[in-house]
Amino acid sequence: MTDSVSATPTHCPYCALQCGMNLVAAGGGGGVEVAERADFPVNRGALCGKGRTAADVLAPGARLATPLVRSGGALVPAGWDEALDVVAGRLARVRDEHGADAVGVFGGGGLTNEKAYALGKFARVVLGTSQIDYNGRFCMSSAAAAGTAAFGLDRGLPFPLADVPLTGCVILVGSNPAETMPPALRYFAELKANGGSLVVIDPRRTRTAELADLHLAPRPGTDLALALGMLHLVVAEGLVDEEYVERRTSGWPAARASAMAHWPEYVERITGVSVPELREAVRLFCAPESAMVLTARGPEQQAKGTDTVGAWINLCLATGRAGRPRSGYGCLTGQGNGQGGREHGQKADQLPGYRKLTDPAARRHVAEVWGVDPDALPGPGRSAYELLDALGRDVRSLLVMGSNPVVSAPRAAHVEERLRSLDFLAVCDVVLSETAALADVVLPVTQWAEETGTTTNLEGRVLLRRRALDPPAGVRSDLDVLHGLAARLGVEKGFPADPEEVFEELRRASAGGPADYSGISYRRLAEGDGVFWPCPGTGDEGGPGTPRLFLDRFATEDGRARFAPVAHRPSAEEPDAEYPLLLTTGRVVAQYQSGAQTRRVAELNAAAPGPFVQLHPRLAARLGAAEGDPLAVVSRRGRAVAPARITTGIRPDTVFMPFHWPGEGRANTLTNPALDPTSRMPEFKVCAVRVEVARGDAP
Ligand SMILES: Nc1nc2c(c(=O)[nH]1)N[C@H]1C(S)=C(S)[C@@H](COP(=O)(O)OP(=O)(O)OC[C@H]3O[C@@H](n4cnc5c(=O)[nH]c(N)nc54)[C@H](O)[C@@H]3O)O[C@H]1N2
Ligand SMILES: Nc1nc2c(c(=O)[nH]1)N[C@H]1C(S)=C(S)[C@@H](COP(=O)(O)OP(=O)(O)OC[C@H]3O[C@@H](n4cnc5c(=O)[nH]c(N)nc54)[C@H](O)[C@@H]3O)O[C@H]1N2
Ligand code: SF4
Ligand SMILES: [Mo]
Repeated sequence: MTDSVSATPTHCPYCALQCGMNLVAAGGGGGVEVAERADFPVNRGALCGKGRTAADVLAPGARLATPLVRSGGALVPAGWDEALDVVAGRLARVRDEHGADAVGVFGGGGLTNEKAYALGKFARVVLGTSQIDYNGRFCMSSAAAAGTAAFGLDRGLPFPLADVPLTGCVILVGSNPAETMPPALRYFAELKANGGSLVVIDPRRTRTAELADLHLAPRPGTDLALALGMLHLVVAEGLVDEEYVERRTSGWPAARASAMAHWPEYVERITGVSVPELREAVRLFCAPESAMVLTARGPEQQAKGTDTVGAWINLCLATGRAGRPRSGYGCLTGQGNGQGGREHGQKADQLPGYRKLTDPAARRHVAEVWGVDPDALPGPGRSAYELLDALGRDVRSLLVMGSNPVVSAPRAAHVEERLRSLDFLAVCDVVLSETAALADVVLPVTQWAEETGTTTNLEGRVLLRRRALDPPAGVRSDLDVLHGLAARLGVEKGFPADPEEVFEELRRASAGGPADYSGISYRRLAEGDGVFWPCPGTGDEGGPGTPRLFLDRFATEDGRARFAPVAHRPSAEEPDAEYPLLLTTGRVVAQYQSGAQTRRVAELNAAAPGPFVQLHPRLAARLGAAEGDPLAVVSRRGRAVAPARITTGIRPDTVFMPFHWPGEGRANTLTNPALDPTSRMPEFKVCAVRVEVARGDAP
């Protein structure tokens, strides 16, 4: 431990709940282990298995300890100066030969605010490239686009989680917190204990759905129609809050007309959800005085995710359930810094403070903070999948920081092939991920417990993660890496390795923007339970922060929320004779994302050792498959093999695979990279497949 205090209070390295935890000395060798921290209000001491075992990845055997440089085909240990010289030299050469936009940068929503900020600045100022995007594009970008369109501002939850138990009804759309945020389940349990009801919409009867008063199991990719069908019933049954619609919204006539065209019987045919079930959902949602709709990846990871979330927001607006106490629409963000990571400039079209790269005033403001000419800032670049797809063609070199696209990107075999075709690939990571294994240079970086930084949790609460122990000698922080690369590329100033210095600049860059952090300081964060943005101010004199948004007005120009004019449309790929089934994908509790970190933890591997194909007994019988039989799942992108897991808790027309593993059972070999036209988010949650027992394959 770096200080004499017996426990360092900090936050989990994994998901967006950012559970509070303590790090305490372990084993006498200078190591740490995770201990309960009861005083942090979001999780009150509760942790899932991933958080509890997070310190295992700090162990020498699990992680990278020295830079690696490819030589004679193999990655071999190298010194830091050599490795950074190679990266800077190769990026500069590609830039000189092919132009700045031939150099790409791929970031991650797990990076702290400081790193996300520094990475975006590095791309625009040092490399001069427009080609930067990040894995958050795969995560919640459709909800962000819909939230911005409706409310003029995107913050995942516009209220603290503590409001959830106080509302009358929560509709959870395509969200499985029992596996993806277990400590958050208590908010739903308390909701029910208070007399509120829980509706879960998921094609699978998940452990979350088991807790629901009502579970609707639509066909994957049909949430848009489902929401429109509910809105139709709201209108038909006279449940519209006319006074609210008149006073606080715009665009109702068009939204109403579209809902009226979606008859419940028509919606039943599209979704497979019966009209009585639809009516019951409307009753539960409309009877109490307050209600919420919360979406996660189920409805968002669709090629119509933005319209789909828009349809759920429409339902909230028509019933007066947004911008009022205990009511509202929220998106449950996913990664540790899924919220902050989408605010500070690693997104292709964005500048810090959630500013738009195309807005001249935003460019002037940020350019001044950065000490550059606004005209020197590049314009918007490609979205994540489009960037990966362009590798080896227009984009000849790539710097990856905080993502493992070989496992997590859609149409992964193609993405892998594109990565291999690059002139040069550099990866900063804590472990030798599948993507790092393809790199020309791998830079080993410090982990959460070894560095200080801020994250912004799913509530919009900015938090301080504190350094609790010294990193091993061979690793450096991401900020240090950017500092070293910037210096080698001729930019000596503006890339400090000290996170607090970066945060101080981020405060100024975000000042006046939608996500305003200017009133937040490390000192303030060290004292309390975090600060909700927007929080304007200077020095340590910031305002109180904003736990609840939109209570007086929405963040649009006229203060009104905007209805989205949306209509049902089919998924990019519907089943046909050759590919008659639907594949959907998602998560299991014991593995995190591409598994790069959690697959290195013995306890987690024991709990979730590998991929599987979840399917209904009727489908299994038709295929002649028994529990554990190797199943080949085939889509237009490729073929994956994993053992059958048979359960009545899934629709018979749908199979489910978790995406945490590489190799033969990689779900993303199959997924469709069809993109939402607005958010550019890929359709991870639905594609057409056929399934057969793979008798010839080893299980
Ligand atoms: N254990 C664990 N926890 C995690 C993560 C992890 O990898 N592992 N990742 C974190 C991150 S980054 C994220 S984004 C969150 C994601 O958190 P969630 O969104 O809760 O996770 P998913 O399993 O991707 O999807 C949720 C549910 O959507 C359902 N679904 C599939 N298709 C559809 C559809 O068409 N419509 C509807 N309504 N539902 C559908 C799936 O059956 C699944 O149960 O989890 C975070 N927490
Ligand atoms: N089929 C399917 N695919 C999906 C999804 C799905 O539901 N279905 N979900 C999508 C979603 S929501 C997400 S968020 C993505 C996530 O997918 P990825 O972007 O692959 O996410 P991770 O596995 O968390 O990858 C993070 C990588 O960065 C490393 N890392 C962790 N912390 C740091 C750090 O501070 N610095 C650096 N330099 N490296 C770090 C980790 O070791 C790991 O290798 O997957 C998407 N892919
Ligand atoms: S729920 Fe999320 S933040 Fe909490 S311990 Fe688990 S992974 Fe960490
Ligand atoms: Mo995510």
